[in-house]
Amino acid sequence: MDIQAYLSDKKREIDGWLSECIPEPEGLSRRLFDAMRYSLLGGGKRLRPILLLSTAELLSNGDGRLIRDFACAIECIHTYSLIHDDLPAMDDDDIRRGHPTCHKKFSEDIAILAGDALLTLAFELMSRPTAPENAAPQMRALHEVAVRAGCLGMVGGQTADVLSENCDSSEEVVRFIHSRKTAALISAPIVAGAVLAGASNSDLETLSIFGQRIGLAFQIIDDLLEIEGDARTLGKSVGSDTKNNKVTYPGVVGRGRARLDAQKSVEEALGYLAPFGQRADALHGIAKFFIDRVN
Ligand code: GRG
Repeated sequence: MDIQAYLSDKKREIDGWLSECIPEPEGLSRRLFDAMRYSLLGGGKRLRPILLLSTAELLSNGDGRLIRDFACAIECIHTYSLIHDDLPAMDDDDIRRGHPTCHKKFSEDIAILAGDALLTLAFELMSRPTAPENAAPQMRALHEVAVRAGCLGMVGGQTADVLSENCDSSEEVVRFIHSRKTAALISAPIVAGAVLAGASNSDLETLSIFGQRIGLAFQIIDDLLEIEGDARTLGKSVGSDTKNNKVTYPGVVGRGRARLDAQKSVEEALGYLAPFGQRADALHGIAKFFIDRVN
């Protein structure tokens, strides 16, 4: 499978959906809508919604409209996390996805509100009324996404990340942070896609572990790109982790071990796809892309 072609086809499809999912601007709050559109539509690889689509396709099932709404919702949650992560109170970054960060382009108050509104929009999309026979999987998928986005997942991981700044750290701490801050929101669309496609409990468990493993690898590679990458290719400032004295995987175990651990995590993940055979070719390709990526 040509994974680059697959990713760009899916990205194009998702970009089209995203451009339709923000409501029409309203009078005095127009600037909020501008900031939401600016951050949501201004680039991004769309990996999380693609993971949702690939998982649902693997199981060849699921209601198209629900899958589309959840795919957009996951990207809204991801984008809100980037807007808030870039704020002066967090990483204080100027560039994201190759453009000025939301608070630089608009203002800090509007950026906070745009993040809040994207998070809320995600829940609006995931809870849109559906046919009675789809209601149970919809509710389960919504719950799985909420748990992974919140205090037990991404927000909890970000909190640990912030509190660990300037501290000596261990592998246990960095794995705690990475598995929540990043891997939780990588496994969320996989689990949601599986639930919406009617996966069995055992397939769900297998795919959830697959998601956690590739999510850890994704963040280890992100840490490495922060040191070794090029700002123009990455579309964001490099060196922000060092500037903020962040706990990073290579910082704790060294660059060589970090890359090996990322590769090992992906190899383990691929093992969990074995029962699905060729139906999992897209997820297989995405997992490998996580290791090879340069942005
Ligand atoms: C809840 C107040 C509050 C803030 C949330 C959780 C959080 C702040 C921020 C986490 C953001 C972050 C930098 C997570 C690391 C994950 C990561 C590597 C994000 C970049 O993902 P890509 O490469 O980005 O998929 P694109 O731009 O391609 O979508």
